[in-house]
Order: sequence, then C-alpha cells, then structure tokens
Amino acid sequence: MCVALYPQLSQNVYQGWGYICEIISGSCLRYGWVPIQGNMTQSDKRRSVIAHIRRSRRPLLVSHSNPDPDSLGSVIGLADVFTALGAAPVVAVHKPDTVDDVLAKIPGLSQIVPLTKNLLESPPDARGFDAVFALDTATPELLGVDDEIREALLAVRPVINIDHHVTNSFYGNVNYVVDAAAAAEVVWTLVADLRVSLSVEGAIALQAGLVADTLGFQTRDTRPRTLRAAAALLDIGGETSGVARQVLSSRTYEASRLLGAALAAAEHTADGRLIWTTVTAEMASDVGLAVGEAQGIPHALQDIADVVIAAVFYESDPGNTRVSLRSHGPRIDHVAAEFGGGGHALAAGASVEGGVRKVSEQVVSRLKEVLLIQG
Ligand SMILES: [Mn+2]
Repeated sequence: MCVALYPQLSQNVYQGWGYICEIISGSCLRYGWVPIQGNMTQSDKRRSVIAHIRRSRRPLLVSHSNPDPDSLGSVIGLADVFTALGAAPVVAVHKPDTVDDVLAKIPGLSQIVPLTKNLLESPPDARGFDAVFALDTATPELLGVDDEIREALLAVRPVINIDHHVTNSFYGNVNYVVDAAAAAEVVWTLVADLRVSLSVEGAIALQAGLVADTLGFQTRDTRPRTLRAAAALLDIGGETSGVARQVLSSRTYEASRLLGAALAAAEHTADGRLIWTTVTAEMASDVGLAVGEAQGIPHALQDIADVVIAAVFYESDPGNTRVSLRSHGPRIDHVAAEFGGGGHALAAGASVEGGVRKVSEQVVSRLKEVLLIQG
C-alpha cells in the first residue's frame, strides 16, 4: 500500500513545491526581479511560462526574421491566447512587409508590426511592455535586427524563450525549449493548460505552423501528440487543407522553374546517398527571381530515392553562401553549427562567408565524413 501511495504523495509534494515556486517568482516579478532559473526542471519551466502568460498584460511577442509559417503561426496563436486572457499583446517581427503572398494568407498577419527601436522606445502603451515572448527563435541573432534593437529587446524583463530547436542558446529568463515538431505544437499545449478558448483564426494560424514544420505530418518528429494537437485544432476550425496546405506547398511558376534548374544542376556521390546543388544569382535571375525567392529545393532533393543527406548552397550575396541541410538519418545540426549556423537534428542551415563553390566544397567534404561515420 505504501508503494501504491508513494508516487501520489510525492507528486502532491512536488506540485505543492511548484506552486510555492510560482508564488515566489510572481512576487519577484512584481518587484522587478527576475528569478534565476538554476536547476529548474522542464515542468517547473512550463509552470513558470504559464504563470508569466497569466500575469503579463502588455506582452511583446517576437519571432525570427524571414518568418516561416511556424514562426508566424506560433506568435499569432499566442497573441490569440493573450487576447482571450484580456491582455493587449503586440506582435512584432523584423520587416514583416517582406512576407510573401502565400504566407500573407495566414489570418491575423495584419496585426504584426515591424520590430524597430521606435517600437521599444515608444510602445503603444505608455507603461511599456511587461514581458517579451520569443517564439521559434533559437538565438537572438535570428531576430534579424541590429545590435541596438536586440539589446533593447532583451532589456525588457522577463524574456520568455519558447522554442523547439535543439540549438537554442537559452538566452531568456525562462527557456522553455521542448522536443516538439513545431513551435505551434508547444503553443497548443500551453493553450490546453491555460484552459482558454482559441479563436478560429488562432487555430488556423497554429495549424499552418504545424502542417508546414512537419511537411504535412511526415517528418520524424511528428508524434502522436503532434497529431492530437492537430486534431484539437481541427475541432476549433484550424483546417489541415486550405491555408495550411497552401503555405506548405504552393510554389509560384517562377520558383518551380528555379527548382527545375536546381535539380538539373544537382551532383551526388556514386552511391547516391549524398546529393547537393547550388542556386546562383544567375540561375535565379534567368527565371526573374532573386535567390531568396527559391522554394522547396531541399525537400525535393530529399525526395529522391537513396538520398540520405541533401544540401543546397544559395548565392545569397556576393561572397556569402546560405546553406540548407536535410537528413533522413544521421544528425547534421552539428555540421551547420561548425559553419556558424544551427537548427534541428535533421534540418539545419548556416550563412557562411565565401562563394558558393568554395563553401559547397567544404561542406560537402564534411558531409561525406558524417555519412562515413554515422552511416
Ligand atoms: Mn519551427
């Protein structure tokens, strides 16, 4: 009987301790202190994030530059949570006006304002922001803003960092980094714990993030809990077709031609397990695009039979190469990190100084080693 009671007893003690921590952290916040995280467990962090969400009246929600459906969906979804709780969230990303027409279909996008110095110095509410929530952003550098804006942003306390990238640098006062398929999945689990009702638009935005980051629920990190989140969002009106499908797979005619050119230029090892290609400024301008407008090339390479690792090298600026890496098996995030980037175990990238030819030679030789070692 003792054995039967013990887990329940310890759980109660543990929960009690969690509530005490929450009260202490709440008092600290009221006096402008940010408690040190120390050895907080993942469930302590989760409770802390939930307490911060409940407490914040004027949160600033931010995400990485060149936003994708998951970064946009997760900030819009979390903004919806704050609205449901009666708070007045502000959502900001670097240069939101550069979001393309396909992503612009995500509802709630019009509320996103540019992340500028002016916003931080003269927030819409004279009292200023009482918290920053950063979503889907592994490092503060990925916000894309200059040093001054970044420092001003991180000076707002507390900074709550909610993410699903293994390479997250834990730059927040609370760092809730979860092994999840999408930041949108993490936000959904918070919604469930907060017991708030999400609007249909909020559900559509989160679903778009889930569908896009999982490539339509096909990635290896798509788990039963990911599908349960999707099912719950579907119940609210967050469809997996419609906007979610469009942001995943709509490719313009020009981007399709660029994809064709990139596939035609692909090279591979004799066994076909490693494949790579380059997208030069000339290839892009031949179809009337900029290199940054290329779409879906890493995914297309990964779809080729026998391919284990795929790499794409984009001539993003003269003398600078953006690298996209994908893998079906061996981890490649450490290779991205060696070149100054990061990401997920099986999908990572970096921006590397040097021309495409030189950078591709270096990265490809490193990837050959990875395949030899990890098979
Ligand atoms: Mn993501």
